[in-house]
Amino acid sequence: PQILDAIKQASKFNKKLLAVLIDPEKFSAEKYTEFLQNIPEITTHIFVGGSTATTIQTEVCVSFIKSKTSLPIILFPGDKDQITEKADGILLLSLLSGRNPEYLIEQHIKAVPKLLNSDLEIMPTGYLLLDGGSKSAVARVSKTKPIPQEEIQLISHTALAGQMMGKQLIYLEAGSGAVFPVSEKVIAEVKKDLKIPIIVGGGIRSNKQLQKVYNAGADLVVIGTAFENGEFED
Ligand code: 1GP
Repeated sequence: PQILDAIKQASKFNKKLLAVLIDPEKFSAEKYTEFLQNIPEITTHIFVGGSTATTIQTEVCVSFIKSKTSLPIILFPGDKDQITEKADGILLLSLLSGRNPEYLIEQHIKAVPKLLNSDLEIMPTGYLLLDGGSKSAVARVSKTKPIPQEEIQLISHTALAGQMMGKQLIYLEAGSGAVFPVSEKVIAEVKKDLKIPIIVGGGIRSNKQLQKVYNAGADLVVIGTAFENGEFED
């Protein structure tokens, strides 16, 4: 498991990672040629996924990115339709903050025919949707409620339960375009007892915020909207 091992190694040696998230629904070759040339030098991964993209949209998007960069391309799928062999790996997300069986186990069963003989590196990931101050697409599509960020113990215990069940990564998500990102307090508390790497995303728009999130304990940060709109503050 090359990609996961590299993330674990980075976490162990406190080397911070950055993923640029591309939503296949918003993708166009014209727009993204320049985009990919201008992604920050510190970028280590490309994530591809959205709440409602189709298989074709995802395939076109991944093939294009592959022709432009050698960074690992990791699927961050909203559902089983967003799985394509053309990527290098997949975050197999279980929405542990929610109580909708569709996103805890059903989608995963439906994904088996695609994943069974695939070369994609599968990374079991506990996915926690936290309240980021605006109604997120994840909440709408999954019909689940985000956990309020004040509920620190619930968040931390949910992440630890994920680790105990064998997840290899924990993703703290404030929702794409969140008004406020996952707080440093939440990240630090989750980090305390967790032994697996932490991914943090949602609403990070500046280098200052990025550094805060890293310092609080995030191993890999995901940024979509701010890069997509060219609004990231250096
Ligand atoms: C969303 O965590 C990611 O799933 C990234 O969010 O688009 O707000 O950067 P942004």
